Amino acid sequence: MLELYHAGLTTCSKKVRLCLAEKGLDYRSHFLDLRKFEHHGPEYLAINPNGVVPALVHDGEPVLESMLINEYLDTVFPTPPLRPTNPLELARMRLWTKLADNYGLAAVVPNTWAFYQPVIAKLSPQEYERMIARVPTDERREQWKKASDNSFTQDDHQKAVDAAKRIVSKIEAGIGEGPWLMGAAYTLADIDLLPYVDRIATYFPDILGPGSKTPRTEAWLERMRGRPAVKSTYAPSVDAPASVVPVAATASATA
Ligand SMILES: N[C@@H](CCC(=O)N[C@@H](CS)C(=O)NCC(=O)O)C(=O)O
Repeated sequence: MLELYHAGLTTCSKKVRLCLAEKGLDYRSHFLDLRKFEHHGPEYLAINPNGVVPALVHDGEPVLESMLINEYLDTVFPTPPLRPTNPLELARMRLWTKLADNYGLAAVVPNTWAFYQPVIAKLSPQEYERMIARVPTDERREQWKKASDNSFTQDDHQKAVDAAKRIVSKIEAGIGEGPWLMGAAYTLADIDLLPYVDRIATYFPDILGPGSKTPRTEAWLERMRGRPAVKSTYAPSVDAPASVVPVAATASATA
């Protein structure tokens, strides 16, 4: 049995939910509400000690990290195939998924996490201390602290802009004739990059939007948004309530 612990419309959750949808795989959904810090509870930490979503559990065995979960799914459930079999092509595809893994979150975190500030503001000082103490890694503890007063620095915002530009410029230069990132074959490259590119278009219209001189990336994004599996995975649903709403960009790409 497949079980997915996820937070619905968060970028990393959508990455895996889309892979499952494209393969037509059924799974037991465990929605974790990040606004209630459910992913920091002991039950979930026993599955993913890093306290981040998503986590796949297959026949009782946890599989972590969205990029690796998608590769695992494609290995264990090979139909339809979402990776090339040719080793060189596979290495090239993994360069795209690595781009998503290395730079995707950096591009969107400062703007997305601003959303948590009003949620954290409602906590009493004791509840806040308890929440912070339960965050299992130093890196995420710092992030939750920054989210608490939206103290992401100019440097954090600049890193987000740089990461967004890197992702979009790589796609613009690398997609060729398309229609997908690996050419005729729709692969994990498309699935893994979509959540971040989709948000980059919202947060940084001057990097990806009308006037940004990125027609290939925009056309790819529209093709992706038109896929039935994307429409079902990216829309709010019972499985994925609209708990994380992208907010307006707080730093211009040209700042
Ligand atoms: N490298 C991890 C990153 C997972 C991750 O950061 N997930 C975010 C949602 S996109 C999360 O759990 N955020 C809540 C938190 O950090 O407390 C992956 O790709 O699975």
